Amino acid sequence: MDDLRDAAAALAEARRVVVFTGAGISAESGVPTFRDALTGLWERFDAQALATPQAFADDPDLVWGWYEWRRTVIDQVRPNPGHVAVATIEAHVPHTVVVTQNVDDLHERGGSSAPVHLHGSLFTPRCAGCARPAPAGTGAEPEQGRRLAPPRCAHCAGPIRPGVVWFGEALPEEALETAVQEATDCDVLLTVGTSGLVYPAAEIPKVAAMFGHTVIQVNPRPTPLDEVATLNLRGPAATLLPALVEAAWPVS
Ligand code: BJW
Ligand code: ZN
Repeated sequence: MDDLRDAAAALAEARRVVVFTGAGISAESGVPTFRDALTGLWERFDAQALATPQAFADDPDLVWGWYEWRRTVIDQVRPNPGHVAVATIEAHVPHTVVVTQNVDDLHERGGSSAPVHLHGSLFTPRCAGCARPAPAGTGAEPEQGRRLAPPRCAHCAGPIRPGVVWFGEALPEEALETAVQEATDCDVLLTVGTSGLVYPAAEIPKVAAMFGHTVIQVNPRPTPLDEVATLNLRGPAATLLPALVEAAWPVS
């Protein structure tokens, strides 16, 4: 595949790399993508409607139950060869920054040193009232499709909320600034497994393209980012990322 060879050559020459990831990189670990997240007993809900401050205010038990259930799913799965390939890129190109929209911890468990989480994490709950961090996983055991009352803050008795960024909320300032800066200064930006529909995160590959850097996209399906990508590699991340790494730095 010529595009794979060209992508590998660009990666092998790069001094600064940004790996920008979305839910697709975790799909082959068994984590449903955001737009597929409401399977089984959750399927009558709308993910985009649940991931809002208004949904949590209206029905905290429903929203907390959904997030706690998703956290237990993540705890039961493992990083896949795509996550490991990302860590291998970091080993070959020391100035690699992983910028993820994912709220799971599979990059960390796959060996990435300090992924930048643009949309927060399922593992950093905090008080919805006073914003103090709260311990993760100390509430009742969640079950699929079940409401679960959020624990109460030890300081102000406010409800504990997931440490994620909902629609209408600002992204963590430092994470967004780092992502924009790294996309501005990189040689190659590799965008993996994102629909490119959610802003401002979807601007990150566009920033790299605007500055004339090589943008490589890995996704089995077309996305709005196709037009800014220099090279579009169509296929699943757990197969294509290891193939890309092997082509860039062959193990003889
Ligand atoms: C595979 C694969 C395999 C499958 N291998 N690939 C500009 C224009 C229009 C709208 C806006 C705008 N700016 C802001 C907005 C509004 C809004 C927005 O973007 N709305 C759009 C829906 C139109 N944005 C916001 O509200 C943001 N906040 C904001 O702008 O605040 C302004 C503000 C400033 C100052 C003060 C106050 C406010 C916040 C956005 C937060 C998004 N959060 C979520 C939820 C996190 C918690 C949770 O998980 O529940 O983040 S939404 C959801 O989407 C989640 C994801 O990180 C994010 C992106 O999804 P992702 O990762 O792309 O997943 P999918 O499922 O969409 O796609 C998966 C892809 O994988 C597909 O392409 C598959 O083909 C592929 N795939 N298998 C590789 N094996
Ligand atoms: Zn509190």
